[in-house]
Amino acid sequence: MNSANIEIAILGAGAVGQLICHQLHTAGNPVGFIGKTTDIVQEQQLSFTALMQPETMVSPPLESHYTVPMFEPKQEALLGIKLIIVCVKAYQVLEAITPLLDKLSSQCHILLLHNGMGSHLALAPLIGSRGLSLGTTSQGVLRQQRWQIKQTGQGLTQIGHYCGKQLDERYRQLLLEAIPNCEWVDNIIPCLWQKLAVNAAINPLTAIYQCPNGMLAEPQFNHIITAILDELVSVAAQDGITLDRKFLQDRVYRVITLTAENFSSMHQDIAHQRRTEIDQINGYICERARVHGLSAAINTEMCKKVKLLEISKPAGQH
Ligand code: KPL
Repeated sequence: MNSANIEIAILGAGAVGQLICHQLHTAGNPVGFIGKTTDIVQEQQLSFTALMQPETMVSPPLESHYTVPMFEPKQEALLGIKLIIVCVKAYQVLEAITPLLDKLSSQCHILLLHNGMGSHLALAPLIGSRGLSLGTTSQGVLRQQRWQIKQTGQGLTQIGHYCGKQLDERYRQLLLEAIPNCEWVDNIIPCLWQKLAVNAAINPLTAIYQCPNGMLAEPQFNHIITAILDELVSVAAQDGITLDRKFLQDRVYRVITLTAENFSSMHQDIAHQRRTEIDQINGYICERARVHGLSAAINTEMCKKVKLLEISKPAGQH
């Protein structure tokens, strides 16, 4: 398979990008990655290992090895892409997709799939007559090596239309069939706020207290989790999104229990001295609060503390 036949491309070959690629490929859909100018290779070996959740544990774990094409960002084949799934970090979306916009056809639909919120607001005015859909996934996946991922948990994926042309029915069906536990929702924004609530409560606290997700079940964290969610619910309400406070709290604690042993992505980013998604998670709540003249003191405090951690050197490196 070469890139000329490919109609679906993934931008961002991190853990989620590789997982979605695997799921589309396994369902029989030709799919490729769009490479960075600096790491162009015609074909990349994508090695995938799937470990199912305990209740459906299979032994030995399912393991697949195959090659998928890598598009050069300049190449004409980009014109043939009908659906581009953007799986880079939220803060990389604009930088990653803007240089491609004049090379992608006006029929190419864009789907953003990342943690956090905000990139859709910046991207929407730039996409011309194309359509934009947004998605959120709670599938658990870890990147073990550059081209090797391990599925650590199954989870819900929700996708919905945001603006411009609707995604063609054929691609919509294909996503629903390829991604397990995937649903198309009429109104995606409330779903993104719900996922934002989970990340806003868990991610900064696990980074600040350097703990696994499960430790947040301890009563000492109850007050701060409640405060983070209270602010989020008030800000979302001003944005026209009604969220069920109790449902959110239950969802956060369910994730804490289900992922008790895991270290959140923000914890891992800090541990590896990488930039975090704090601006797109708690920072998004603060930004929307500012727009509506509200205070978001606890979320602001989360941002400040995580930003301090981003710039501080790990113990022993002074
Ligand atoms: O999405 C996550 C993350 O780590 O970013 C959660 C749900 C908190 C699981 O760790």
